[in-house]
Amino acid sequence: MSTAFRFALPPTLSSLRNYVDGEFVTTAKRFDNVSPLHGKVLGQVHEADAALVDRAVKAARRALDGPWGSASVDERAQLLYRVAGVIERRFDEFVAAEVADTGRTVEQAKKLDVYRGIHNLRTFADLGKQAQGDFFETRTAGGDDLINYTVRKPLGVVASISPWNLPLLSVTWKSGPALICGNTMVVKPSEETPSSATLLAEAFHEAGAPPGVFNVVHGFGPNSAGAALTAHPGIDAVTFTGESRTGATIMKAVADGVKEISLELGGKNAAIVFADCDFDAAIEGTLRSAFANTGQVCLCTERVYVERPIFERFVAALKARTEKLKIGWPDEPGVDMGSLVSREHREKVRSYFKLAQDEGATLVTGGGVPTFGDERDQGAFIQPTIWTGLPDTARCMREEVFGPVCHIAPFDSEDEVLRRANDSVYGLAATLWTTNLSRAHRVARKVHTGIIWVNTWYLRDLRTPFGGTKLSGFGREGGRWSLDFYSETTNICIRL
Ligand code: NAD
Ligand code: 6OD
Repeated sequence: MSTAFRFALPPTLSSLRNYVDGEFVTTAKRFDNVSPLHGKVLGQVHEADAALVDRAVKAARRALDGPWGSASVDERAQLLYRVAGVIERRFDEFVAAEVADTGRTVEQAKKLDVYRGIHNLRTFADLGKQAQGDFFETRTAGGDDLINYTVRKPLGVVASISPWNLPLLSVTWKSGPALICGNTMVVKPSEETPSSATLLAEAFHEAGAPPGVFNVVHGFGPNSAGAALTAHPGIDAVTFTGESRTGATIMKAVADGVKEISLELGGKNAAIVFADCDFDAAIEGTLRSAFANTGQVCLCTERVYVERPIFERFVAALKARTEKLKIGWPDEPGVDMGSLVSREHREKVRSYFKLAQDEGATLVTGGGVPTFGDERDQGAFIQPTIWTGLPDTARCMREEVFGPVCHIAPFDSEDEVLRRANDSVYGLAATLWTTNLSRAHRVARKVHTGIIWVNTWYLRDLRTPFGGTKLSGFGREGGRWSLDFYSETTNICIRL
């Protein structure tokens, strides 16, 4: 394999194997891992078939009956700390994997993706050690004295299916709490971004995870590892992050078995900018919320509502800041945006550029692909794009684009903007920009989303609940909500 191109992966990652029952497993069927930076093939991925998925689920089941099943929460935490330590030691490899697979900037891979990979494991190890049960003293009508207390037990074998947009963050966000609760896992990362999950398997191996506790199977969704995993009768729960339609398909796949399921799905998130906001902070915050990770964060803002007195000024200022964003190689000094995840995804985003035009949008800036005159022209780069002038009924206002795009619309009153912001099939996140404290509290309570930021965007405390309403999914993860999801609560009642 030639490595004579920028952001090639090290030879060890040019052949990505499955990790099943403590062993790295090759398969006959393989697919290419293509870099979105220049379209070069980074390596081959060994696709797991239904038989290998079956081996992984059975290994995970056996591990529950082995030493892992009787390990103390402290011992489980020690494993997670050791894995976090391996990631820290191999930090640059993880950064290289995330950058090569996704085309994001090195800065982001360091400060968000790999940092959060480590932080997710350590935080959930700590939270798991502090998890408490409930205790009730009871005297019944008949005079019996009882004590009731709850214990947490693992769910069993957890299937984790994750997307490409924040690969290591997503897998560790699920693995940290699932493992500290005593479950075992079969993880299927996105086919678009298989490298960091393979490295994570290496980290678990190096950290001495008992065979079968953490398994990774590679492949696609339908007719591949994803569908085989969700259809497997041996799994006890599914944690899924991805598109709403895929979430619905997976719900159906596990419905007959009445399996536990957590769904973190898409969004069409609104920002509401009141005239009393800190204007510069609102511009910088909206720039970040619309274009971070090239618009590929489920929490990104695609609808911006701005109170009419500052509308024109806001559009002009956001346009000026957007046009200063630097698109380029992930390691270029001052680079703000890398590529999208793939050419295929770029075609989807570009189809919305065309649709916006057909729906009568005014293009404020962007709307095309940059050219570089080098191999990046075979990559998946795209311009950050702003529109105005669309009605709320336009498809571009209702469908998730998942690229660096936003539409800015004026509004005249609080009631009006609430009605318009809430008029969405999605309900993941919203952002409010105002210096009026009462308004911030009042409006935040009336927005129908699972997450609301006021005067900031995507600042995280992992103890807080995370998830959405409507087509954005159900169930909450984060903090004790993750511990609740990944454990079975049993009540024990004792007559004294
Ligand atoms: P996707 O739904 O296409 O794929 C997600 C994962 O599901 C992949 O691993 C894929 O192989 C697998 N999959 C697909 N079909 C399957 C099937 N039938 N059975 C089993 N597995 C299947 O999503 P994506 O394109 O990878 O990610 C982008 C989407 O994810 C966006 O909609 C984004 O908003 C959403 N997302 C949501 C959150 C959140 O926390 N709410 C976080 C990140 C991404
Ligand atoms: O920050 C997180 O914990 C999290 N789960 C982020 C998901 C982002 C979606 O793209």
